[in-house]
Amino acid sequence: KIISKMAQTVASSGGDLARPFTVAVEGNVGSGKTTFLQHFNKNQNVAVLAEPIDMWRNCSSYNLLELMYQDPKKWSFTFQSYVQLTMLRQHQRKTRQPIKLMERSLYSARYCFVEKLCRDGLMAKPSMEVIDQWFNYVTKLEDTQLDLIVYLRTSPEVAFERILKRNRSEERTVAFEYIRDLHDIHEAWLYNKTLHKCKAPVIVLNADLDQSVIEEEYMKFEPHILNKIP
Ligand code: DCP
Repeated sequence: KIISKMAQTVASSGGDLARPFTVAVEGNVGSGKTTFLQHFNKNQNVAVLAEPIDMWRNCSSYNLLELMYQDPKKWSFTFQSYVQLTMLRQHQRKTRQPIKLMERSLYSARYCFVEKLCRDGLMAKPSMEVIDQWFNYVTKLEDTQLDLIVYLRTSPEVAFERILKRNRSEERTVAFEYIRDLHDIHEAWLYNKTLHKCKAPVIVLNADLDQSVIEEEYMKFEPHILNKIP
């Protein structure tokens, strides 16, 4: 009786308790994820979840993003642990809308940024082990599964130019080589699929295009998201 009552509750909530069709928007720093997300902001079927960067800049008044860039050896574990927590919260956030569009995910945090820190010897092996054990645990949960990944593919030169142009204070020390390496890691993960297994299907957009014409590129791929086609 209790189970049938629960089933009725789920049905009458319009499937509210089920996970929405979940799309992660991925791509290098400066690839235009924010602009892509804004395009879907006005659609009432889509819950747009921007990256929790404001929280990373203000964790009880500590700017963890800045600390990480200033002294990665000392702070990258602290920063990436907090990224993992805030990302998990985004994955678990309940939405009214049937489609959830997330800026980044637990997966790019681990497969791209932690990967890069590890390759550069900036995150110690024991710290990496702790991140990984958390990662392996939380990515088994139903809430953290993805149905689709949108890869905003840029050349590293274009991404770097955009970073210089927007002039975010924490990123003033970012070098081109860092963006080039992050590009290579994104490519290996989402384009060539040689790094980590990627369970969700990936659609690839040309994100080098200028803002004046990129809307057309968005429109080409919009049906995948709005019609929930993986
Ligand atoms: N970052 C990081 N580790 C993570 C996630 C992000 O070090 N796990 C850093 C890289 C950037 C900043 O946080 O300095 C924000 O990066 P994103 O690429 O996630 O966001 P952008 O605002 O650069 O995206 P876009 O320019 O595509 O809109």
